[in-house]
Amino acid sequence: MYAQMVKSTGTGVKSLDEMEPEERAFQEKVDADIRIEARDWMPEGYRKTLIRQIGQHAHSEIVGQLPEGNWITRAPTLERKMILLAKVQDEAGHGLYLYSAAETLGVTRDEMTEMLLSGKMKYSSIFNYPTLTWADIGAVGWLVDGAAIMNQVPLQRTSYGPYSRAMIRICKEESFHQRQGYDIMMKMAKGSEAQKRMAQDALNRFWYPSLMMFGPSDANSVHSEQSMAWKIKINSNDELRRKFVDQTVPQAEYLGLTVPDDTLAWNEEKGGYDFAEPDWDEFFDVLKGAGPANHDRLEARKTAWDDGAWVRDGLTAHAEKKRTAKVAAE
Ligand code: BYC
Repeated sequence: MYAQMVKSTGTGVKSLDEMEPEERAFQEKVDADIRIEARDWMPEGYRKTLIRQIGQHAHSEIVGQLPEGNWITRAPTLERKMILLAKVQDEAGHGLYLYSAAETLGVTRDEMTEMLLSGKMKYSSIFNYPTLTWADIGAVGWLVDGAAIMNQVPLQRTSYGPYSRAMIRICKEESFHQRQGYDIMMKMAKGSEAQKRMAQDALNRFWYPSLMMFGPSDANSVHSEQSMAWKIKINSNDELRRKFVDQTVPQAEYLGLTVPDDTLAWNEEKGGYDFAEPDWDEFFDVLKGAGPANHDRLEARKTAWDDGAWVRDGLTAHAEKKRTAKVAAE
């Protein structure tokens, strides 16, 4: 049922005058920055869009553990290993908050997982790129978590209460994630020539995929207009991408690394950088499943889902046993 819903959003935005009284009252609440809660009336499209976006976000947190988990056994020191373990565990927690927030909209976690595994729901394109070296773990923390924070800080003010509250907790932890990544990059960039080369190579490979995390350009973003009217999204994809570039370029300069963009230049008039767009054909190919790690990521999720079947069955059987015992005792 939800697979159908996920595909059907992204229509034109109605004005207040075109709305029925119930919908108008809803929109006025949103406009006044009053949070919408699970039991409040909401348009069906609002609910579908939230399930799509929060579900995709939850899947991203869980799939996002894979490229980093890949390095836990190979972290260069005990301290780095402990930090990386804590970070990967945080991502699992973020996934749980977000699945719970989505469940308040009437979809179960099992349904969302099945939609992920069947390809009906997405996760962030960034996790279809492999982490080949230890410097990639630095680049992921610095750039990927940096992009995630840029996107997620405004989402703390998103109109749906459970999503907004989940984002407040998540953002507290994301800042630590970004700093640990930058700290790895500092060590590498100020280290030996070989380490510096690794850091530069990681920046080269992760720069454009990080810019893609904000979604297609505003002109090609099907959902932005309606999502922004509902304050599910607070900023447009291009706005956030620009803010990210403006924030990150000085950080790269401080590291003594070069952003892999020959066109990058400070534009005094607009008070921001001019920069090259990512290769959007590559982005859409990755979304269609043709990225370097799509297959592995989905296989890993499928294996985890199948391997966990006995736990889910056991918990359901236990709950049923308790329920029947309770009924018998009454
Ligand atoms: N990857 O109309 P648009 C993280 C899809 S990771 C894949 O602009 P929307 C983290 C989009 O779904 C970050 N798909 O869409 C975890 C739509 O397709 P459908 C996760 C993408 O939703 C661990 C189509 O393209 N964060 O936090 O208005 C370690 C058209 O796009 C992507 C979130 O999910 C993409 N990059 O805007 C470290 C934040 N971009 O669904 C970090 C919450 C677009 O119609 N999500 N698509 O088939 C959002 O803010 C928005 O959903 C997006 C996209 C800005 C991502």
